[in-house]
Amino acid sequence: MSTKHRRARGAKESSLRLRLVAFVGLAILIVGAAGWLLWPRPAPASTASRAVEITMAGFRPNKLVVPSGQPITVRLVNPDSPFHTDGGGMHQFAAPELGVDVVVQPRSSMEVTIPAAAPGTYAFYCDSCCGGKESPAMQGTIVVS
Ligand SMILES: [Cu+2]
Repeated sequence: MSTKHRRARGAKESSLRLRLVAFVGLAILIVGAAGWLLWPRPAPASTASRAVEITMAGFRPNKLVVPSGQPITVRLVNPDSPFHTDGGGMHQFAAPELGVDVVVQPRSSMEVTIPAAAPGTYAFYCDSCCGGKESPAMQGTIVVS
């Protein structure tokens, strides 16, 4: 093989190596950016509110015990990303027996007042994501005692 051919082959291999490094670098950048965008973040806490806070990426807590005869305010926090592949990151809070049905946009929060109710156990759920209201993570109970 001539020196000319060796140099041409060397240049070709170095170009291929450079393209491989660029490809791997770009792939790492894209995966990192996707991970950053999809990572759930809690909404900033409000200091003015004394409402009971419920996180909606799987309801936490999923059981509220409240006294009968008085309304309670619940602060619903949706930490999910709008790029969530399931339901666009939106979550619902529905308690049909209590007349509550709201949707909270991704990475935001909302305060909802649950009206005074008679003693009993009332179900709430989200029907906009992850298997709908049958998902064990997206349902809960309000116990009025
Ligand atoms: Cu949901």
